[in-house]
Amino acid sequence: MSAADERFAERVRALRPEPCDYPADQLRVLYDAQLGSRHADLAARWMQAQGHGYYTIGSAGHEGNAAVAAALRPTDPALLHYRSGAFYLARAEQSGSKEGLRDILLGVAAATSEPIAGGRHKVLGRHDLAIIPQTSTIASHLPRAMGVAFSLSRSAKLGVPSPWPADAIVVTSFGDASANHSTATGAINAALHASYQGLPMPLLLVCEDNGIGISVRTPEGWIRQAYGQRPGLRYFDADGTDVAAALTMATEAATFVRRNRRPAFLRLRTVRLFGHAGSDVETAYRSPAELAADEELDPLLGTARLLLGAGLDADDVIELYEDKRSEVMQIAADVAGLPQLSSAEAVAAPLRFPDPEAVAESLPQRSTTTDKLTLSQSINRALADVLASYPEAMVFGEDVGRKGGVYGVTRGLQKAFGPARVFDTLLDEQSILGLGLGAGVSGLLPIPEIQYLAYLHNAEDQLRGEAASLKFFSQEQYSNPMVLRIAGYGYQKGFGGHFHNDDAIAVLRDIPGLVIASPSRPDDAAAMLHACAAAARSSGTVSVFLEPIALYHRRDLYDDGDDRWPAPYPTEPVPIGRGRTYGDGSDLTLVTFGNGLPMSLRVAARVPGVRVLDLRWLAPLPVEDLLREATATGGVLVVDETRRSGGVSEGILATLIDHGYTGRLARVTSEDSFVPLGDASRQVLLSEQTIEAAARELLS
Ligand SMILES: Cc1ncc(C[n+]2csc(CCOP(=O)(O)OP(=O)(O)O)c2C)c(N)n1
Ligand SMILES: [Mg+2]
Repeated sequence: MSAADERFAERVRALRPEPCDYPADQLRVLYDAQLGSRHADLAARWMQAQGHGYYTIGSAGHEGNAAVAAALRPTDPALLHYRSGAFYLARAEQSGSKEGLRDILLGVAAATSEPIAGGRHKVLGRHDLAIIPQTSTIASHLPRAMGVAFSLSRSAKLGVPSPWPADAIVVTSFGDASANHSTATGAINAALHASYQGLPMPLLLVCEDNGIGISVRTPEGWIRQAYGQRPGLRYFDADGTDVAAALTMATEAATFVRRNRRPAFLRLRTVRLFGHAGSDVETAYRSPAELAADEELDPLLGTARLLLGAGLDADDVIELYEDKRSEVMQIAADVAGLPQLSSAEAVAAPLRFPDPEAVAESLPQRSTTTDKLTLSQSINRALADVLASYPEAMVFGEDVGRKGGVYGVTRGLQKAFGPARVFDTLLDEQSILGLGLGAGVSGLLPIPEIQYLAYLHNAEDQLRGEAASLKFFSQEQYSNPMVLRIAGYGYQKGFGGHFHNDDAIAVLRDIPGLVIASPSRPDDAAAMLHACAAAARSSGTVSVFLEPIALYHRRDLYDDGDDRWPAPYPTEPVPIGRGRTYGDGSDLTLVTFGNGLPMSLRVAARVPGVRVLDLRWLAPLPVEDLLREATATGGVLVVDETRRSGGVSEGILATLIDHGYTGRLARVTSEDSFVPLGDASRQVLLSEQTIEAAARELLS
C-alpha cells in the first residue's frame, strides 16, 4: 500500500456520511468507474517508471464525469476530453464490457492490441461504445461533434442509414482552458447558429472545469460568464466532486437536449489532482494551500461520503478501493511490455491510398451529353451525377446554394436536389470542415467547398489533424469520407491579389494518405471528381479537389476564340494517381498540372520535339507515368505554377532523382512571393515565355 493509498484510507475513516437520492447499488457502479480511472492513472505512472508506459496525462480529480456517462445512453455518440477516463469506464460498464480498464492500460502501453488506435496513440475511443477517438489538439473535436449532431436528423431526412439511433444525442467534453480556443467558440457558435434557425442540434457540451490549463488559471467564474447567459444555449452547472449532484444535473441536461433537440452546456466543476501530466511539477506554480484545497475536493472522497450515507461502512469503501487497485495493477503488469507496432508499414497501414478496383466499382452513374463543356460546367455536371447516384451525398459551403457558387460551379444544384442536400453554411471554414467530419462518421458523403485556397489555411487543422488522422487513430474502424472542393491557383485576370490567387499547397502535400486531385481540363475534372466521390464511398477516403479558378470559364487554348478548351463530358473513368500525356515529342517532356497545362500545350505547339505530361494528381503522384515520360525523352522540364520554395516541383524533382532518373532536368516556377494585385501579378507568376525559354535552353 502506497502512502497515497494509506492517506485515502485515513481520510475515508474521517468522513461524515452524506445521504443522497440514489441507492447504494447505483452509487457503487459509479464508484467502480471512478476507482478504475484513478488507479489506471496511478498504474500509468508505475508503468512509465518500469519503462513500459508512454502516457501519463490522467483523469484524477475529474472522475465525476462517470455521472455524465450514466446520464446518457451507451449509443449516444461521444467525443471526449482526455480526462474523461471515468466516463469511458462507466460507458464500458453500461454496455456490458469488462474490457474498459484493459483498453486504457493497453493505450498507455502503446500495445498493438489496444482496440481503437492499435498502439498509435493513447486515445479514448472505441467503436462499439460509440466513442469517436479524439486527437490531442485542444478543442479540435468540437466542430466534428457539432457535425455529428447536425447529421443525426439530416441522415433521417435523406432516408440514409445512420450508425446512430434517431433519438441519440451527441456529447462532447473539453477542459476550461480549451473552452477559450477559437475551435471551441467557433463550433459552439455554429451549433447555436443552426439551432437558431430551427435545425435540430442535439449537442451536450460538457466543460470539465478544473480552473486551470497546465499552469494558467482560468479566472474564477469565467466559464459561467462566457456561456452562462448565451441565448439559445441552455446552461447547467454541476459539482463534479459530488457524483450524485453531478448525476442529477447531467440527467437534467441530457433530458433537455434529447427532448428539445437543442444544444446545452454543462459545466462540471472538477479539480486536477497529480498535476497536468506525470512530468509536471505543479508545486512550481501552485501553492501548497491550493493543492491541499483540491485534495479536499477529491471526487472519490465525495462518492465515499455518499456510500457511507447509503449504509456502507468505511471498511467496505476502503476495501472496494483496495480491490480495484489490485485489479488494475494486475492488468498493468499483464499489458506492460506487450508488442508494439514494429514496422513502418504496420504503423502507416491505415493511411494507404484507396484500392483502384474498389473505386472503379463505386463510380457514380455518368450522365451523357455531346455538348462541349467548360471546366465550371463539367464540374457542375459531375456534382449532379454524384448527387443523383449517391443519396447520402451533400454539397455545402459559403454561397454554394442560392447563388450557385461565386463562380457558378454549383449553379442549379440546390434547385435540382433540394436545400437538404445542397446548402449554404455560415462563414466559418473550421465549421464547414467540422460539419463534413461529423457527416462523414454519420453515414453521409460530405462534399464541402472552401471558397478560396487562401481560406483553407485558417481551418487547416480540421483537415490535417482531424479528417486525415481518423483512420490512423482508429485502425479504420472510423473513417470520414469527404471530397473537399477548393477553388484556387493564380492567373485570375482582373480579380486578384494574394487571397484570390493563392497557390500554397505544401500544407496539403505532406498530409499522409490525403488524395489531392488537381484537374486542368473540363473532361478530366468530371471524371476525377467521380473518382474522388467513389473513393470516399468505397474506402472512406479524404480527397482535396483543387479547381483552377482561372480555367473555370476558359474557352480558348491556342488562339483567341478557338474554343478548344471546353471538352465533351468524359466517357471513360480517370484512375486516381494516373497522369495524361499529350503528344509524342521525343526530345523533352514538360511535366505540369493545373494552369501549367494550357501554357505547356501552347509551348509544345511552338517548340518541336516536346511532349507534355499532365500529372492530374498531386497525391498520389503518378510516379509510373512520370518515369515513363521522363525516360522517353531523356529531358524533363517541370512546369510548376506554385512557388519555388515548398512548391510542387520540389516533390517532382525528388521523385525523379529517388527513382534513378539521370537525364536532363530543370524546373520553372512562380516566385517566392505572395501574388500582388493587377498587372504586377505577372511579375511573380510563372509565364509562358519563361517556360518556352527554359524548354529551348534544355533542348539546345
Ligand atoms: C491547440 C493546442 N494548443 C496547445 C496544446 C497543449 N496543451 C495541452 S493540454 C493544455 C491545457 C488544457 O487545459 P484545459 O482545457 O483546462 O484542460 P485540463 O488539462 O485542465 O483538463 C494545453 C495548453 C494542445 N494540446 N493543443
Ligand atoms: Mg483545466
